[in-house]
Amino acid sequence: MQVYGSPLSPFVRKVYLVAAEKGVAVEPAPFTPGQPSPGFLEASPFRKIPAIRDGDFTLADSTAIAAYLDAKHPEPPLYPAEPRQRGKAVWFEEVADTLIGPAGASIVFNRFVAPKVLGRPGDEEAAAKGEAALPPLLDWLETQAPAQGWLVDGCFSIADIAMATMLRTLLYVGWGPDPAKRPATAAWYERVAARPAWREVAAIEDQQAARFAPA
Ligand SMILES: N[C@@H](CCC(=O)N[C@@H](CS)C(=O)NCC(=O)O)C(=O)O
Repeated sequence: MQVYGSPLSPFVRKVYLVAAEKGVAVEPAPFTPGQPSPGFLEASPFRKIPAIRDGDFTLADSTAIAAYLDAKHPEPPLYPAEPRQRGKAVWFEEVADTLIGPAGASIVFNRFVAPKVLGRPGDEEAAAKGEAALPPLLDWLETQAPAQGWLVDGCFSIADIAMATMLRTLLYVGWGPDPAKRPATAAWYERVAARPAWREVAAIEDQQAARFAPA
């Protein structure tokens, strides 16, 4: 399966993680930010990453792709079958993607992507707004992080992947899980980050991130 976009993006990373958990081989699709190829536009008409090309099938959006992969490769299941667990897992994914993601994105874009990747100054006011939005969300997550195991009734699921990918992105701007401030979240995050699939994807990402490290 080909994936458009770098796993430095939390949404692309989500797709890489789902694929890795399921043992689905991923290769990067040819993709240059700002220069959309016809192949990319076919897969992602609204120009967002991630998108995939799987044989003659294309699809955009991390949530749609995760659902597709879970249906195509049912083992291990990442969307629980039990109704309440399924509902909760999708809800965690939604909170990660639509609340924590955007708050983090305004920090990450303006303090990391703009200065380090695009070589231009970020919008500090927008970054500060993101910083103001994050603490209540992270405090809530601290109440949800279990002492052991995973977010939804002890079953590893899309909830853990979707939340943890957002937290990994926050690490780039000093907002990663802090054991002193939110110990349950930090311990749960470490459990996610110890999984073989996570380590596999982190190794790919670390190689790409090295390009932006200070010389
Ligand atoms: N809901 C989408 C969000 C994807 C998204 O926002 N991707 C960002 C990168 S992290 C993007 O493509 N931004 C470029 C743009 O909006 O043009 C998903 O889950 O895939």
